[in-house]
Amino acid sequence: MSPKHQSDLVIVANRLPVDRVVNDDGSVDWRRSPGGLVTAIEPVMRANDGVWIGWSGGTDDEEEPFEDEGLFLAPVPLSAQEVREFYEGFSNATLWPLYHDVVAKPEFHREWWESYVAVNRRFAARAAELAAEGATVWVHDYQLQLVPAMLREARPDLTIGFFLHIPFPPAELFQQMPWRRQILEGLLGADLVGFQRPNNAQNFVRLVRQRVGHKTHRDLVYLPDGRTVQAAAFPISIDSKGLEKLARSASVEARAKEIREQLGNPRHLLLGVDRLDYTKGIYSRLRAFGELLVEERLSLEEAVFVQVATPSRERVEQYRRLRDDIDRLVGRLNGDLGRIGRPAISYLHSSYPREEMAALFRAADVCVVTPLADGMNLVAKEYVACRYEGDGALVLSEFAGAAGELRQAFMVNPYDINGMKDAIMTAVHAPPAERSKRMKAMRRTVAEHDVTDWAERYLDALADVRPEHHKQVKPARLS
Ligand code: ADQ
Repeated sequence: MSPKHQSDLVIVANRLPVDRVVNDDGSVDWRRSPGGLVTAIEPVMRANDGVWIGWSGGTDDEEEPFEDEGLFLAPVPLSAQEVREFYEGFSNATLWPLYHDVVAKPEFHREWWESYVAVNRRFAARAAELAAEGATVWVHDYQLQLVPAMLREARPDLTIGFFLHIPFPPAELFQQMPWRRQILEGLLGADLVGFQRPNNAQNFVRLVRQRVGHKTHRDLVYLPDGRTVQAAAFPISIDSKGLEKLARSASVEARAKEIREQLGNPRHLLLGVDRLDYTKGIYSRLRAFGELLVEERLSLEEAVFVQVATPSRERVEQYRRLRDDIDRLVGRLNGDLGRIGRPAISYLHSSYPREEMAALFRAADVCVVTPLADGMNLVAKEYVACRYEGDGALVLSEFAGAAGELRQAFMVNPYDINGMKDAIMTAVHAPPAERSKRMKAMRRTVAEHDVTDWAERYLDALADVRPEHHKQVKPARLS
């Protein structure tokens, strides 16, 4: 792709869908990082000759746009200081906790904010440069909330969409943010602001009315210049067909059997899969399981808990502390309750390929998903997609966005440890017919609303907001 190439569809996300790998000889390779977003967006990018703008994960690299397996990618460089202030600081130690119900204390630092503004400006400038006349630009997530307004100022000809992957907080919490008005105005640069759940969209519209003073009606904001901005919910999903196909493969089935054997063929295999993040409720979940063993409501002979927790954001203090806390808890539970060759909790820090994840989901009798706050939570949907025989049980937090759709899960309030223990016991002992009824209903939901459907619904709604103007983005189904 030449640096002058401009596209009709521009995706702007914090990360590129590839990681920059420097080889021993100093040469650079790009390795695809598989994620839900790229699965969803890849087909529509290919159909529209789209370009994806994002950070490569390294520092100070001045890369030109390039092509990787047919996708046009445009890296945005960050300095080491920006990684600290924009990414680890304002994005992950200010916005992340504030938007997740303040489950950790957000830190407010003026230098972090300045870095956030500067980096958002760089992303917006890149998008302005690579978008063709009248193009559609789709900006993603909390790291880039100022990009829509910055981009609109430079390029009023564009149709601009924004999608927030994490919750949007109620006014009572959002108003702590010293730069609340700037953030709301940043988002209002978009034609359509998408959220995971309807209450997130309502929080946004209410805040715009209160804090910016614009007129609003239902999901619409009326701006003084005559433009309208729509705020609506588009619950994200997974590639359910692709994942189910993988789960049905002989190799995954064999691996699932092997996992169960290695764990001593327990009657009840419970599973947790999360990024190691304080929003995911890992600590209380493991405590609940430990208490069930101590109280002999479950026995070590019959029940094993496998917790996969991929370390993440390890340079942020609160994440380091969480990791230590969970390490200690698991150590104590295994020390107190385990026996030789039979730990109570199998605790794994690795990141696994899709096949291994599918095998874990196939092996687990109960999947325990208990975030304190979560935009959606794809793990819950992935577990459901893998249970093609209609068996298995999902224990799910009321505070995961997924609870809005997966209503037949065994619901829990993750702050209520006794309630969580009871829900785990109910799930473990539910009669097969009841489990099957619940699972089949959830499977219909996940099959009917996959991630391609999500991307299409969002892009269709975006095109509808400015019908007079847009170049149609061509739809594309996953093959
Ligand atoms: P996350 O907070 O990262 O995403 P989640 O939705 O659960 O959370 O997605 C995690 C993904 O990583 C899942 O696809 C899961 O299978 C995978 N994963 C987790 N541990 C893994 C491991 N050890 N090895 C391999 N893969 C692993 C944010 C929001 C969510 C929202 C998504 C998408 O916080 O609420 O659902 O974006 O919008």
